Amino acid sequence: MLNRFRRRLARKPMHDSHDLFDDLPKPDVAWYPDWLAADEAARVFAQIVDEVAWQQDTMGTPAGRVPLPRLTAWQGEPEAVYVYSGIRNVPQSWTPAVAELRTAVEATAGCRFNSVLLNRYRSGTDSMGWHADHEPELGTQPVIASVSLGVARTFDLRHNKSGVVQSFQLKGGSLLVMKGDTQAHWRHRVPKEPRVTGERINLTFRWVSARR
Ligand SMILES: O=C(O)CCC(=O)C(=O)O
Ligand SMILES: [Mn+2]
Repeated sequence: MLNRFRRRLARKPMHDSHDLFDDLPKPDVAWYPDWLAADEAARVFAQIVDEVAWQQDTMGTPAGRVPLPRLTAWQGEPEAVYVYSGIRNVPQSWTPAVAELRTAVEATAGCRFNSVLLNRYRSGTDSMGWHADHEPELGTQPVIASVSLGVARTFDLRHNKSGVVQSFQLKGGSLLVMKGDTQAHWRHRVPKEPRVTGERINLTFRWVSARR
């Protein structure tokens, strides 16, 4: 009898929190944690580390220009010019493993991409701060397909109005497609995780409209 009573007590808050959870805003994403097989993900990771011309860009801060806490590269069709943090980026041409990933991502996402931003997080002290990808050349409801390779890192999405945070562990070989109002209503980041020692590469495939 006592056990049954205890069980009832324990179940009630779970039921309430379930109702509460149903009311929380949810980002419009499609999530494929095991998109690539592990051996395939490892092969593509090694090839991309090697074939891409990685850059150390800088960003403006009140204290002056400082290095970004990660390496970057931008590839795409020649017309996919992208202004990012005040920098006008003319894309490098597609390298073989990145082009191969683009074809596979287009098949899963069901749409075309003319460019990709690559980010290389050398360890857990590399990161990306809160932002949304809502530059005018991406359009109003951009589809952004994010492929992760290498070690798993936390990826947080925070709802602008409510402050609700949804976190993902983006492990190597996963694909997260952000769409609909995700860029308009949410911000995202890759926080620093000093305990993580391994390297990670992320590729965000985008469609950029030509600037007039
Ligand atoms: O590394 C990630 O998972 C996110 C990258 C990102 O947000 C971006 O390139 O705009
Ligand atoms: Mn982003």
